[in-house]
Amino acid sequence: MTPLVYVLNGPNLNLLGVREPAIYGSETLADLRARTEKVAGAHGLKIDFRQSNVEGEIVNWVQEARTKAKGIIINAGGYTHTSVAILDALQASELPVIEVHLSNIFRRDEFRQHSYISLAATGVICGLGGKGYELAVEAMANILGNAAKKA
Ligand code: CA2
Repeated sequence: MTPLVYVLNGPNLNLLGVREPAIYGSETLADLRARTEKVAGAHGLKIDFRQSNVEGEIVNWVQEARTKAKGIIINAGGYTHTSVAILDALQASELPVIEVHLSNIFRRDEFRQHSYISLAATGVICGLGGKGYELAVEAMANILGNAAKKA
């Protein structure tokens, strides 16, 4: 069966392509989804791509992923810098997690330079725009492929 990977997007990422193109680029979330699904197909993965502005909904999705998915790619948006609840859910999932950010959070405000999510992440990709989502899928395919070889 094709391994399923959840790609979870946090608050305000539904505004991509509409505002702040200088920071986040001109691609919409639908564009990112299409790119992500294309690369996933090429690597033998299936994607479940979601966005929510609600912290608890993201927590529920991470809990759901524990039984339904083989890995999680997450751009938690502003919750990256505040959410112990999402961190706890990611740690409880025991799944490989790749954290993605469109912008380079280390070149921005000081409060963006700390991520709770990173404590649960196998790897972090930031500052590469939409390409980061493609690279995250590639990294996840690599992690899952290696895991399959060891099993
Ligand atoms: O760089 C990223 O991907 C972020 O996760 C994006 C979050 C931000 O809070 C993080 O520090 C870094 C914000 C997403 C908001 O996206 C918008 C898109 C268009 C217009 C306004 C906000």
